[in-house]
Amino acid sequence: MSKTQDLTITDVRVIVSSPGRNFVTVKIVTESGLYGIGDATVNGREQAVATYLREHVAPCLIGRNAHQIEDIWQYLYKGVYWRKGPINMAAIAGVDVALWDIKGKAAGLPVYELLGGKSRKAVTTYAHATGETVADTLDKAEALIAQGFTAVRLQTAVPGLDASYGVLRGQKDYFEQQSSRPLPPEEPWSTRKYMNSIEALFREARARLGDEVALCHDVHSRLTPIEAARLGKMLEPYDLLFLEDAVAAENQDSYRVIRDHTTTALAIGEIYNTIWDCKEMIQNQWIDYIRCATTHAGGITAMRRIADFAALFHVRIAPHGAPDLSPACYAAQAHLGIWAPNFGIQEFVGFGSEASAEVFSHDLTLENGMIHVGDSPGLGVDFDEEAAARHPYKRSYLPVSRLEDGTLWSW
Ligand code: EZ4
Ligand code: CO
Repeated sequence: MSKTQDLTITDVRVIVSSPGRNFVTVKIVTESGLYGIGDATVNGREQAVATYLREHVAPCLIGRNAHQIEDIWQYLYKGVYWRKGPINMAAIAGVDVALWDIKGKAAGLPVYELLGGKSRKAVTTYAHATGETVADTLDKAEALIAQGFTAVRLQTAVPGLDASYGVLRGQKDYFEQQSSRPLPPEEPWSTRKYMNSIEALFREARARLGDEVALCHDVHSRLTPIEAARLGKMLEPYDLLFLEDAVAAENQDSYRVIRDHTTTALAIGEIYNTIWDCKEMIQNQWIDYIRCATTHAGGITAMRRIADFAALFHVRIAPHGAPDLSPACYAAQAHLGIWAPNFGIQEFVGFGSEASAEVFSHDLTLENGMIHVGDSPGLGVDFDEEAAARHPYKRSYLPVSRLEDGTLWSW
């Protein structure tokens, strides 16, 4: 083998930086000089996955053939003995995505070609309209529709609650708001106040935005199954594309309860690490969209299996696309999305902050609410380590929510 083809892994670099948001980036370097980039960010627990990668994963990779993506995935998944878990699976994802990037570069082909080629011309996305009031939220939705988005997620602050998850209090943007929380902020929650106010948002939305636009809503797992069933029934007249994370689902059959009562489409998956977390709800057809992220569910190798399994049961993929996923994840998901026969929609909150653009480059472009995937070999992403060093890690947490009497609630 000539040196230019030698894909023996010589270095596994793990860089934690904060270009707008904290990101854990994996850079795998091979003997040939070809390298790949992957995302292993676990929001609020970044240093845990970075240490895990450096101390426990990187030493096992040196000397392996980067072409053997499947064997390396199995080796890391089964070889750990403990299996699954958010830190472990994000680490595997970071490695896996970097290896697909290398394989694409070695083949001179974009990763979607290795997956089976394009099934569509571009990846449809949904954007976020989030406001303090219904009018504010719908102003933002109108602006997004004017930009060409055909699907929008609507979230509005709950009247009578001081702060609500996902709502941009003080009009700070996501990056500013979510990257500067040295301790977990606490937010109040009242299911009664939420249930009493949410229908008005969608009633007004259909009146103002019309019937053509697709609408989504994220409950952030704050309801019980029977409450979610009632919410689904309440929102049926407004024809949602899906209701997201209505209930936390350590019990997968919680979704049977919701399904039995409503025709509102259901989506879940952003915190899942493996197919096992959603196997029953998919095979029982209790959900319509599976929202696993490439970074959190074991990379392209695992997401391809999740997509193929879901396709057997009329479930489409709608990958998580929040700001705490790096451009290496967006790129991986764009390549998956343009290939997957059962692609549904991609969550999209922009390609990142100005600081992120200093550190990451990519060849994705947005046009009329759709992501167009470039034809660079691999994933088309690059990472500038010197620029990253100018944006050091800042500890930052996700919020927790409490009921008005102080009881810790889920979010
Ligand atoms: O709470 O990305 O659909 N998107 C979301 C996000 C998640 C964060 C968690 O890190 O629910 O805002
Ligand atoms: Co969500």
